[in-house]
Amino acid sequence: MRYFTITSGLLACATSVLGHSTFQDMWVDGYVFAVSTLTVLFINSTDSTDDVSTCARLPLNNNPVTNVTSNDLRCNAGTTPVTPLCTVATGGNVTVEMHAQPGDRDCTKEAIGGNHYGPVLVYMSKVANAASDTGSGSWFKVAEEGYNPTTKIWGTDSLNTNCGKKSFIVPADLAPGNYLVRAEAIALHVASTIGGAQFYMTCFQINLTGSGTATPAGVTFPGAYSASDPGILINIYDNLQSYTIPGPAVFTG
Ligand SMILES: *[C@@H]1O[C@H](CO)[C@@H](O)[C@H](O)[C@H]1NC(C)=O
Ligand SMILES: *[C@@H]1O[C@H](CO)[C@@H](O)[C@H](O)[C@H]1NC(C)=O
Ligand SMILES: *[C@@H]1O[C@H](CO)[C@@H](O)[C@H](O)[C@H]1NC(C)=O
Ligand SMILES: *[C@@H]1O[C@H](CO)[C@@H](O)[C@H](O)[C@H]1NC(C)=O
Ligand SMILES: [Cu+2]
Repeated sequence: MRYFTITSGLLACATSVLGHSTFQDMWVDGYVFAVSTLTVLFINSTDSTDDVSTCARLPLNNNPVTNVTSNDLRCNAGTTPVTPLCTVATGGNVTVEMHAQPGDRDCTKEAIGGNHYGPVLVYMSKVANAASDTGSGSWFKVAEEGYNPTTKIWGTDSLNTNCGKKSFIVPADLAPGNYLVRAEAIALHVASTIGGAQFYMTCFQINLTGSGTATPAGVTFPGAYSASDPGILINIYDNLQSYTIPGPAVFTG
């Protein structure tokens, strides 16, 4: 494991609002492909000379988007494309990782704390060029974890248990090419009024390799969510017996 510290002076800019968080890192089959604003992290246990790659469009800060009709819902507020793509093979095991502060991957701290309970979702969008696309196209869902009324475990609880990590298998039959991967956590602690739900998302730019042909239908952002969806306008403290995860069904291939 190697850390490349760009500058620690920027730490002063890190917001300290309790519970706010950012998906910062992406692992592919157990290897980190990088990134945070402060520290470029590189882990490949079998090759310590590999290039550092930064394919995350890191949000400007860890504040949530709260307006479901805003274009910010695509890839977070104020983000712009970055140059690198992460190479991912169809059928690969991709992990996205959330933490509260930029570059702070300390597993003793909650990935998303402050009672920010809610679902965790991952979408993909096939694009012509992941290093320039705005995310205005069609998104299909590849993973989700909502709420289990028996265990009372939310998707965000699982993030906290797993040091911020959420893994999913890229459907093996997807057509190769450039994609955006949109990792999202939705915090519902104050979601009992319209506009209360907090959406935390990061887009990663990938180049998918493989020989599949599937191009699943999808949804758009904004458009996929309504402020009054049952999984968005909700009092989670009301002895929940079920939970409806926002967005479309997961495409499993
Ligand atoms: C994907 O990788 C994670 C992290 O290494 C692991 O915990 C998980 O079991 C893997 N999933 C599958 C389906 O192999
Ligand atoms: C990690 O290094 C090994 C050995 O060089 C290489 O085969 C593998 O492709 C690398 N993994 C990634 C994700 O770059
Ligand atoms: C939400 O975003 C839409 C589209 O940009 C905008 O028209 C609307 O004023 C925003 N609502 C709030 C409360 O900011
Ligand atoms: C994506 O991967 C394919 C297959 O390896 C390669 O031919 C292509 O040049 C890559 N595209 C980009 C933009 O990296
Ligand atoms: Cu919050």
